[in-house]
Amino acid sequence: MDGDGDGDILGAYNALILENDGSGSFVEHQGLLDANADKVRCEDVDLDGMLDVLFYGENGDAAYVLNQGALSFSTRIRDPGSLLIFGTR
Ligand SMILES: [Ca+2]
Ligand SMILES: [Ca+2]
Repeated sequence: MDGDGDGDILGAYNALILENDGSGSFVEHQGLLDANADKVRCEDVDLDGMLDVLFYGENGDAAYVLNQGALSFSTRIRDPGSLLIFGTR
């Protein structure tokens, strides 16, 4: 998620990110979303080389945040129509 070469963990509950510190420990980052997503997936939506996060609710809602580097993300963008472009649903 942060481009440092070690694998981080993304959870659907409150869009939780566990950052791998490279020594076997994980640092918790929370709050990408103000609700719980039913499903999450990573995809480079804006093709800038950094993985962004897509959220899906069980009611069909979809949203995404853009990765701005160093585990900083844009505010939530609700745009289900654009997700169709990326073939994610
Ligand atoms: Ca990492
Ligand atoms: Ca991106």
